[in-house]
Amino acid sequence: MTNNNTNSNATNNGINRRQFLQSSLTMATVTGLGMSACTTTAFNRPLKNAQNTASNMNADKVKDNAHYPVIIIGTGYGSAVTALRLAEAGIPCLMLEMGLDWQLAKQQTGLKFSSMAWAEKQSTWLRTTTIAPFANYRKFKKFTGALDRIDFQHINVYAGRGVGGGSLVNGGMSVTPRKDYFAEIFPTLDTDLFYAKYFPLANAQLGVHSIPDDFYQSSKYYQFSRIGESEGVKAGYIPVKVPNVYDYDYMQAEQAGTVPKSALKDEVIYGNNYGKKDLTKTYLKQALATGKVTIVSLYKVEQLIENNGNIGNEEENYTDDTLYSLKVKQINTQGETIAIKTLHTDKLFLGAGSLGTTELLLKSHAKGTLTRLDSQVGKHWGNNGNVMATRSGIKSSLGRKQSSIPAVGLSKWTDDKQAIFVEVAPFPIGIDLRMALYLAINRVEKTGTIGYDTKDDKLTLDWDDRHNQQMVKNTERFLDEMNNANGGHDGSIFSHIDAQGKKHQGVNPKICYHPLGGCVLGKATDKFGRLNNYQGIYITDGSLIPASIGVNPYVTITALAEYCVENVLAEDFVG
Ligand code: FAE
Repeated sequence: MTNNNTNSNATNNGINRRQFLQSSLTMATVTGLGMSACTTTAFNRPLKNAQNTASNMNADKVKDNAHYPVIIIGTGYGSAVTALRLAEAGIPCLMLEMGLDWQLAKQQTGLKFSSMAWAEKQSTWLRTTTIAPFANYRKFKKFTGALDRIDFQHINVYAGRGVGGGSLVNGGMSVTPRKDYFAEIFPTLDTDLFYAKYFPLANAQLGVHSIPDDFYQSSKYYQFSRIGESEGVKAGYIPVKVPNVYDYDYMQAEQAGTVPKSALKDEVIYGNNYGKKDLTKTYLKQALATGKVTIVSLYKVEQLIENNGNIGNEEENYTDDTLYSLKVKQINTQGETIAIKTLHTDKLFLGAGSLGTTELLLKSHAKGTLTRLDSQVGKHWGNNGNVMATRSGIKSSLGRKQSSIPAVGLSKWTDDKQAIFVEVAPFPIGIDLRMALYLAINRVEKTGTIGYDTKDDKLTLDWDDRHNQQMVKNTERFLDEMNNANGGHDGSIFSHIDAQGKKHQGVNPKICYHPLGGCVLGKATDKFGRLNNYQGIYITDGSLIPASIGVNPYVTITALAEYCVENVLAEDFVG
């Protein structure tokens, strides 16, 4: 039977299914130490050569037309959980990540994450300026940097790129949702079981802990938080300490000047060089230590193909019942294509994030290679009610020096009509502008729908001011209450003009840090994340959550992935 998915011959360029199965254990053991542990002559090579070293190493690892028993797309929260739990069960996995392996790049070339104030090319995914929510004045050459933004007409969605996904760029805020809200969002799940088992497991695995009170109360780096907290109390909000995965012992050493600074030197949205326990220090580290997991970076999955049993190799006279093939693009650090490869698998775990996973499915459907896709895919998308907000003219000094890791939130979530949870965010620019920054999290009253435009070959998102309306209103009420109780006024760095042309000073609903939904648990999938109509395709990431979870989402994503993978392992990997 002719292989209709690739023009490469397996025997020339790679290994076929049988060879793979024979050698998978050995290969996984050899490569399982991960990219970061490979010895390389490129060690300490100057940064300008980084693109060649990283991609050349990958080129030898993944062979065109090779078969892998399990492929995991992405290396964020959903994928990291999947890799660890499968590997612990003895199952070798290949993880494909479109971004850089930052640990490897650091070893090879000395490449470090960029600070916020002096952003360099490694800050940003394949653009020539930064794309932060404000102050984008730095210019540089295109590079596969850590922070990406996917722009739609009415909303800009941020995402982390690289081995570790969003954990590289996020603020480490690790919040377990309110039990009543979790039950409302997931009415069919066993809430008690989640709060007894999966949330504690996720928190323990991620290394979540609270800021020591004496440090919080005394550090000049948290003055902005303490002021925010007391202003919030005056305005009738309940202050909530927000747990984190940042190592507070390390942060205290930063303050004492005994270690290199990270959180106390404005590092966060472009990555932290020290202190933060991102996924490469927790789940992924453990997964690699099993020797069963291979991570390859700078590999972008472009398309998924259902095979209906017609894969094979005529010359070797065998037919292969491989369920799925993946068209994969290997890139260099300027985003240029180095190679297009086709890989085959029977078990495919999608953890490319809410937009990434949904795009892959919808695009493949639009191109006719996933014909049975359920119409639920793309639905129930939301921004977790994200609205950024700012106040100026704060009466008390917020401090010249501010930690980049937030520590406190202000809650009125039990307000039936205008539920809101607001994080007191830092503005760590080294001068005290008496300006407060907030990230509000609201309910999502009207969800959006992701689609795929075949003509322009791009993702579409049905999301506009009708979706934002209530969350903008809630956030404006928050600003009014804070200003009325404490003085100050709506800040000037954010403003929003609505569909009626009305200006809303101090708020910006276009900035989305928490994309959720598109492939919702129990709607586009069964109760364990198996994609409807497709045996062997599993969803593990933020796309499982319908639009909103009421707090920062990654603890929930991790807990859901633990739950799904545990059950899928028990039922689909028997023997
Ligand atoms: P994610 O972590 O996004 O991982 C997806 C991975 O897949 C990425 O590494 C992608 O590069 C990769 N990928 C995508 N498409 C492809 C493809 N086609 N081929 C190969 N690889 C691909 O997914 N959440 C919190 O709970 N607390 C916070 O403090 C917080 N702060 C944030 C700050 C910022 C600036 C941002 C952007 C987000 C923040 N978030 C925070 C959100 C959080 O990081 C996000 O919900 C999770 O990372 C989503 O996890 P997933 O597993 O869904």
